[in-house]
Amino acid sequence: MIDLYTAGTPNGWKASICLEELGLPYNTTHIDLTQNEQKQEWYLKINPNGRIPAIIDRENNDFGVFESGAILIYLAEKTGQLLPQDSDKRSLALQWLMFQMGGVGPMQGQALVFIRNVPEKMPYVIDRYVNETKRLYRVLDRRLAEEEFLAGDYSIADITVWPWIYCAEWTGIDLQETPHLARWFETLSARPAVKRGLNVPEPFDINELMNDEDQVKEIENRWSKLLGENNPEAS
Ligand SMILES: N[C@@H](CCC(=O)N[C@@H](CS)C(=O)NCC(=O)O)C(=O)O
Repeated sequence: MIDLYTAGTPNGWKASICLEELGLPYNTTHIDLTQNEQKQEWYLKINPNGRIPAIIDRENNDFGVFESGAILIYLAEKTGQLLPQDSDKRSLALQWLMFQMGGVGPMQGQALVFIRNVPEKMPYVIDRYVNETKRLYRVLDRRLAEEEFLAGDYSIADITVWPWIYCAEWTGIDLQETPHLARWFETLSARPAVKRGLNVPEPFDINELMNDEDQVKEIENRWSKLLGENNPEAS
């Protein structure tokens, strides 16, 4: 059994979608980010970085893994699925996974913070992060014009990217500008495991959220408090 510590955010969904795809049994602990539960001492023993997601593998001497990319690689290696055995193909999948971890996630994450959570609107900063996110989307688009999935076959590389593309519109990005990425996004969105993983730790629908202005304001305010200057640990 795997213990998953998570919240309903893109990095959290990577782990739950991967567990669902692999059909591994897991227990979910919902970490309340708005209460800074991820910074509590007990949780820092699981993830020293004080963020979600993290897992503990109870079948492997309570081995803990933090960092979503490392979690996906660990789960793929544990099961021998979603990561090719052939070394070149495996490298290709890891290249696209790293591209997400070092590029799409950090850039889009910062774009969202400055669009949605920082009360003062800073156009230069917003443009910088949104434009860089769009550039990264175009890199994905060119790749997906050639291949059905990022590394040829469906792999953990696709799983790391999907939750961020799910938040494209929330970041003010029109997916129609990258038609191959849009096609890939629809393919993954239709997968039952992706749908199940998105509803961990609780049901979530970004379109429903975006159509409910009160809820949008509530979420933006909640995260503004989490990221505010009274909380220098959060970023
Ligand atoms: N590189 C980390 C990033 C994890 C991360 O930033 N998680 C966010 C949610 S998407 C978080 O826990 N934020 C709370 C905080 O910053 O305190 C990973 O991929 O696991």
